[in-house]
Order: sequence, then C-alpha cells, then structure tokens
Amino acid sequence: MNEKILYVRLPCNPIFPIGVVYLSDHIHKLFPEIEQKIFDLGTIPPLDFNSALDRCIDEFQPTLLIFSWRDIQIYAPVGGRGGNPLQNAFEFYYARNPLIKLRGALGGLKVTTAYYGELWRNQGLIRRGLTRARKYCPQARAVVGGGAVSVFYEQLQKQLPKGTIVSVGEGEQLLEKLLRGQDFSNERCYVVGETQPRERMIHEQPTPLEKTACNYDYIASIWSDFDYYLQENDFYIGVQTKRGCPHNCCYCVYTVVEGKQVRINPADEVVKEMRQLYDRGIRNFWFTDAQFIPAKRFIPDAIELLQKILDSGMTDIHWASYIRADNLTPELCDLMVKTGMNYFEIGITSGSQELVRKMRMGYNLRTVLQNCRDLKAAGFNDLVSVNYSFNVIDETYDTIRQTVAYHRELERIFGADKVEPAIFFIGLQPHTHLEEYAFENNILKPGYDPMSLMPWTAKKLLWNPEPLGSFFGEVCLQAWRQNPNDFGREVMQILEDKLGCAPLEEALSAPIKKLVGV
Ligand code: B12
Ligand code: SF4
Repeated sequence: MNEKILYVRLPCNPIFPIGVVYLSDHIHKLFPEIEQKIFDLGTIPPLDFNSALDRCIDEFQPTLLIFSWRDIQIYAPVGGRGGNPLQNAFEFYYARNPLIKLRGALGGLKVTTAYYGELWRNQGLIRRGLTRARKYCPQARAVVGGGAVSVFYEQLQKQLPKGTIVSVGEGEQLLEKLLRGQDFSNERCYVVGETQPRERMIHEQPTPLEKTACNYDYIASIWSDFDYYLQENDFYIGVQTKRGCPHNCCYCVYTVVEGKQVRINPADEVVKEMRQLYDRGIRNFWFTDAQFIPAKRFIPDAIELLQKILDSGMTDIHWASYIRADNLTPELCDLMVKTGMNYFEIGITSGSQELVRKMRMGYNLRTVLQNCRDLKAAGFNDLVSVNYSFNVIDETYDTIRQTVAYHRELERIFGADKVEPAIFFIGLQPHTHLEEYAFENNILKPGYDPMSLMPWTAKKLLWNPEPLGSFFGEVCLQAWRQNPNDFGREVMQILEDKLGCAPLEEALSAPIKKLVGV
C-alpha cells in the first residue's frame, strides 16, 4: 500500500511541535517516496478544531494518522486553562474564609471541567480523524504518542479506539518498523484491545538512534503553517541536542521516558539544524533536552557544541534550556554567555542539601553556588528561574529556613531581580520513586488513577502532604492575596518573615547519618 502519513499535533499552547517535525524528518530520510503532511492544531482556534481536521483529512486522505499529544497535566503556579490551577486548588483545600473556599471550589470546578473537556476533546479528535480517514482508506490506522502519552500510556488504553497503537517515548523506531511491515512488539508500545502494555514498559531502554540535522526545507514543504512559528520573534524554537538523563530524582519521569543512557546528537548536525532555522529568521532556541548538561562527563560535549555555534557566526541568537548548574566549568560559563544563553531553569527543588540528597537528586548545592558565581563572572546578566518544590519529603521548618538562605545567596550572586523563584508543588507522576514512596506510606493505593482530577485524588497528586501541607497552603494563599504578580518572591518573603533564615553553611551541609532512603 502507498502510505500517506498525516501528523496531527493535538491542541496545545503554541509550543513549536518539535516531536512531529523530527518524526516526519526521520521517516522522510528513510522513505523519501512516502507522502507526508503536518497538521498542527496548536495553530487553530478551538471552535475550528473539528472542521479544520475534517478538511485536512478530506484533502490529504491519509492511510496512517500520527497523533502527537504533548501535555495533559496542568498543576502549575501560572494562569492556564480556565485559571490558575494551583491557586484554585489551594483556595479550596486550605482557605479558612468560606467565601475564598467557595471561590476556590468554583475555580477548581472550572479548571476540572476544562481538564476533562480537553481530555474528551482530544480523544474525540482521534476518533473523528480515524473514522474520517477510513472513509477514504478503510485500513487507515492511528498511532498515538508524545509527552502526555508517555506519562499516561497505561490509563489511555481504556479511552482510545481499538487497534490504536499507543507509543511511549521516542517514536522513530516504532514508525520505521510499522512502515517496513516488521514486528514492532518489542518497541515501547501496545495496541489497544489487542495487546497489554508490558509491566514496567516505560523503564525499557529506547533503541539508540544517530540523529542528523532536521531538513527544514522538507518540513516547510509538508507543513503549510510552519510560518506561524517564524513570524513572532518571541517563540523559542525547539532543538534537541541529546536524549536521556542518567539521574534518579525521586519525582521525575524524564529519566525513564528518555532513558538513562545519554545519547548525544553530533554537534555539527545540531549546528546545521540551527543554521537552517537561523536563515529563516529564528533567533531564539530552546534546547529541549531533559538536561542540557546531564552530568560532568558531558561537559566536553556541551563545550564542543557551543564552540561550534560560536564559530558558525550565529552571534545574535539567544537560547534557553534546563541546566544542571552543578555541571559547569568557567570555560563552559564563558561559552554559554558568548553564545547568548539568556534564560535557564535550575531545578534544585530545595535549598537544603539534606533534602536534595533525600530526593536522590545528586546535586551538590555548594558546587551549584560556585558555578553560578562563575557564570556571573563570565558576564551572565539575564534571568534565572530557580524551581523550588516545597514539602516533597521530610520538609521541616529548619529545611525551609535553609532554602530561604540558599535563595538569598543566589540573589546576592545574580541580583534579586534576576532570580525568579518558581514555586511548584510536585504533580505526582506514575513510574517515579515518589509514587513508590506514596504506596509504601499508604498515601496512595496501587490502581489509583493518576489522571483523575477529582478533589480527593487531586489532593494527593498535587503533592503537599501534612503536617506541613496546611502551613504551605496558608503561605501561598497569603502570597496570592498580597502580591499575585510576584508570587514566588512573595512566598519566599513570607517564609522568611515567619521562620527566619538559616546560616548558609547549614543549608550546604547534610550530615550523612540523618539520611534515609526515599
Ligand atoms: C523542553 C520541555 C519543555 C519546554 C519547551 C520549550 C520549547 N520551546 O519547546 C518548556 C520549559 C517551555 C516546557 C513547558 C511545559 N511543559 Co514541558 N517538557 C519539556 C521536555 C523536557 C522535552 C519536550 C521536548 O521537546 N522533547 C524533544 C522532542 C523531540 O520530543 P517529543 O516532543 O516528546 O517527541 C518525541 C516523542 O514524544 C515521540 N512522539 C511525539 N509524538 C508522537 C506521536 C506518535 C504517534 C509517536 C509514535 C511518537 C511520538 O517521538 C518524538 C521524537 O522522538 C518534556 C519531558 C521529556 N523529557 O520529554 C516536558 C513535558 C513535555 N512537559 C510537560 C508539561 C506538563 C509542560 C507544561 C504544561 C508544564 C506546566 N504545567 O506549566 C509547560 C507548558 C507547555 C505548554 N504547552 O504550554 C509534560 C507533558 C506531559 C504531562 N505531564 O502532561 C512533559 C512530558 C514533562 C512531564 N514529565 O510531565 N516544557
Ligand atoms: S536531573 Fe532533571 S531530568 Fe534528570 S532525573 Fe533529575 S529532574 Fe529529571
């Protein structure tokens, strides 16, 4: 059969759909004769989703539908679908004032309705697309993958049409085997109604793949809305420089989605890819790696890449990424600044070395500070977002005071206006150590639904357990009341006013004897 592949990126905030771009590029390099098309619902107004999808299918008449679903989870301290989900949840759970509680309940209802509405809508789009494609080609199949599917693949089996192939992690090999008519059962996938996801399937290692520069001339030829992302100059276009993360942070699923083995994309290929985007006017890049410098042994790779970017003459670009700031050297810092890094996120989670170790994060907070000083000395003068998730495990008033001390030191290094404390609460995810911890401590029971947003489940998944849960609830509510536009800094100030600030040295030292396993 002559395959015609339609890539449908399901509705999403307008983040560059790098996943489908890479998949279609990979397939084109292997099967240049196959006709492909990218259709990005992220660029379509919601009222037109159905009609635009119908039109696209009627015109293209695909034989294979690749649905890419990026995100499902919405716990974040930012305004999003239907409001600020964290604020609504906290108002509902922790407010003493009944009117605020009611407001939280109503807000929560709005968020919950939007959440379930989106889940059903996306499932509906998959069904609709498949049914429509079968009008033209009765054997048409659907494959579903992407970030959200990788996290919730087990739950989605009840919700997708029979015969749909559900894929975990990167999809290149699966699609290749599917198109060659080969057995794909050993890929990280299952077929709805025919096979079951294997036990711990997500923990299986992905097959290594040598990545070459994406061919954007080809992408432009199969994606009519490509220009959408080129017009606005505030988009950070995704470029992947490696896959995998070797760490074990207790709440993180990236390390299993991408695998622990780090696979570096050749620097020349990454630069070639960036160059094509650069020539199309792109100046902002997001290195979409789980971590740009996952461990010390990858510092030479990062140096090689940044040096090559510099040598390429793309000197007016900016880039951002998740950075493990314990893996920097003065040389790397210098290159980061010279190549235009203007934003990065450090996910230290806590400023207490003791907790950082308990969460299995492998960070040395003292090294992070020293490296931040090197970065500042190299001329970095832009924004750093420091992700703190309070109350993950064994938090005490002492460890909160230590986090305040740590944050104040970062402010001394970069300037208070340049360090943005991003206060998250962990949204518990399946297949993480934290999930195991929740089972062992009877907080959750195996078989719970990680996608449920029902208040009684959501309260456990939005990780903020007692005895400190209510304390953090009240602090956050006070921060939203006092300074909703600078929530993170306000939370830090309230914590310092209430509890004080520990000596920095206390934050940086973690006596081994106190440690227990997660
Ligand atoms: C980089 C990143 C970001 C960056 C993106 C920057 C940018 N300009 O691109 C930033 C920091 C902005 C970001 C933000 C958010 N992110 Co984010 N992000 C990631 C991260 C680390 C990598 C995503 C990526 O681009 N990878 C590289 C590309 C090439 O991979 P990919 O798109 O996943 O595609 C591959 C596979 O998924 C697969 N695939 C994709 N589609 C399909 C389809 C089929 C059929 C098949 C077979 C395979 C397949 O093949 C592709 C190629 O190998 C992932 C975690 C991870 N390690 O995957 C989280 C992740 C995607 N993010 C997630 C979330 C939730 C968010 C936020 C919504 C968080 C929040 N609450 O605010 C926000 C907002 C995003 C938005 N839509 O508005 C979740 C989504 C799942 C979920 N829990 O619901 C993830 C999976 C993290 C997680 N574990 O929860 N994010
Ligand atoms: S370093 Fe980052 S990506 Fe890696 S396991 Fe930890 S939190 Fe996840």
